[in-house]
Amino acid sequence: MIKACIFDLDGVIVDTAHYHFIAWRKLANDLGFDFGEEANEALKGVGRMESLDIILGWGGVELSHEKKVELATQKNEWYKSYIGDMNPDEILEGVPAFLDQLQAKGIRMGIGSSSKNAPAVIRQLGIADRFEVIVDGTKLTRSKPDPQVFQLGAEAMGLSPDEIIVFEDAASGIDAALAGGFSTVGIGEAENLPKAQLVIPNFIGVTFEQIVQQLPITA
Ligand code: B16
Ligand code: MG
Repeated sequence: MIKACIFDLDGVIVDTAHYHFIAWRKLANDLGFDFGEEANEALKGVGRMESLDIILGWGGVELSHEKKVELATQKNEWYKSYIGDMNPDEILEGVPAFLDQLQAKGIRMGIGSSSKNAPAVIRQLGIADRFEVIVDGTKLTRSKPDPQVFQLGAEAMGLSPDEIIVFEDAASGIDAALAGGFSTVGIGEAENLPKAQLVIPNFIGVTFEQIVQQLPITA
């Protein structure tokens, strides 16, 4: 029986995924190469330093650890400047109504994000009090697709993975949730999330019952 939902943040609750993309792309352009939205799919849900390593691989660029830390810090400064003006209007359409439904049904709610900026983003959106547990990138030693982020969330709630649905926009996040034994719902396009047990384009008009009915959950 499902007792809780854990939401990824970037790309599920708010479209910060786009801000990550334009900051990383600016960095690549400064290094003399480019990449597009399609390649960017591989960066979703992946931690900051791991993302940088993937991007440098695309450009065939090899750098010292010190230089990589400098570049990752620069990207984060750009990212923070993009998200600095965010407000509650940027919460993705359908999300507040879905959270209201869960609250009314007594389904518990948490956040499982790879982002070290997650607490700041959640505060800025004014939704910190909606989630009983927030696991962010500062608490992780292993990046998605490792299940650690969701396992820490489940532990904090005192629940087992088979009692929790994870909502994710990233293939790495779906892999993480499946590896941990959670039910998985992908947010976005099915072709980008082939392993998700169910994919929905967004939360507009979605009911919790519809989700549960379409997942292979034993009651
Ligand atoms: P930061 P999520 C992830 O957040 C993003 O999808 C990914 O693009 C980013 O590199 C990662 O957080 C780390 O973010 O640099 O802010 O610590 O999707 O897991 O909520
Ligand atoms: Mg995400």
